[in-house]
Amino acid sequence: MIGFSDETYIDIASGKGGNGCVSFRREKFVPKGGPDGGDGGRGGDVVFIVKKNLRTLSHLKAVRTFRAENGKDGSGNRCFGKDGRDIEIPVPPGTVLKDIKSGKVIKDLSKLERFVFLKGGKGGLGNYHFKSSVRQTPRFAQEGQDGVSLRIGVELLVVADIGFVGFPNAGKSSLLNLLTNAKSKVASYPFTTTIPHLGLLRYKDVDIVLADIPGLIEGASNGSGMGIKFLKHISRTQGLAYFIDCSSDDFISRYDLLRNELKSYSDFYSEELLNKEEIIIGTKLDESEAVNNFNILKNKYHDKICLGISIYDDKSINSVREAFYNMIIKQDNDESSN
Ligand SMILES: Nc1nc2c(ncn2[C@@H]2O[C@H](COP(=O)(O)OP(=O)(O)OP(=O)(O)O)[C@@H](O)[C@H]2O)c(=O)[nH]1
Ligand SMILES: [Mg+2]
Repeated sequence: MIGFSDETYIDIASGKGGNGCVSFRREKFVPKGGPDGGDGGRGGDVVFIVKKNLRTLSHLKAVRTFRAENGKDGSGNRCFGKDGRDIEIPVPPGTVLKDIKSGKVIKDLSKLERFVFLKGGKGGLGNYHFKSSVRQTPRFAQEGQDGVSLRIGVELLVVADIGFVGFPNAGKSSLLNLLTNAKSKVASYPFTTTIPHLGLLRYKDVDIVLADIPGLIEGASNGSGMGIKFLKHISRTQGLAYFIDCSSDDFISRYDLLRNELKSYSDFYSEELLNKEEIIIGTKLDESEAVNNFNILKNKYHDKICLGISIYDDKSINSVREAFYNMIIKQDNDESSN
């Protein structure tokens, strides 16, 4: 699998407990009212929440400090102070928490939905707790317990969500570079890309990881071109995008040829690869005849999602963003309804 390790650190703090209160009843006709100072509220906890729609840790790099609220102090009339609000830190599935100094894993959040990492401090007791037969007027109360502050490492192995497959020169790397921060080499000769590249597309608050792999040709499964060993890198993705160069002569047969190579890959991976959610991307629509060709392609595969693009047409690129987003959101929804 290709993936990259996304690593960062955050500063977290649970809330301090509120102080207990020192107070005495003061009412008309009750000359020596007893102690009535209430307890402080508890400090908020630091809680990690595992969210399926998150895929990277980029949101933790934008805001690094997460503090839970302190508990409020108690008050007279035995009033309790309010508890401090917990702070919830959203993380993607598969996140692990690490000791920042030793690098040791403290907690693997893989199979959890919610994990209370730091408890808030307890609230202090108010002075009415300290009344006894020998001490009628306790002029003291308990202080709230301190919260805990800590810097912690957070790590995640990011695996691609959508894999790109296509003949060499189809425009896979060009699209990857346009949509993401990746810098995959682009050139007008085949097999420009020789190793897989990953890029991160952030769209409508969802991180989508795209994988560009070397181009496939007919016979790749028998070792032609760069072979098909790279397919294993996209075997765990949620979906595939098939790139068809609509300015090429044999655009019409390429989708089936690509599927054939995937089929011959291996008994184990093929089924996985062929049954993925998919989208066909017709490229280079700015070239002559390409729009015509794309329409022919769309007709042939009318039961599939087909998008025509040109890297010079922003609108078409945006439609790819939308389609990738829908692909990922749909799967997230399917999974959570299962
Ligand atoms: N006219 C036009 N040319 C394009 C478009 N997209 C890509 N190209 C050109 O097509 C050539 C190949 O593009 P790449 O992005 O390197 O193709 P690739 O699919 O990654 O190729 P390999 O890495 O060899 O598999 C380059 O010269 C690009 O500039 C497009 O929308 N229109
Ligand atoms: Mg390439």
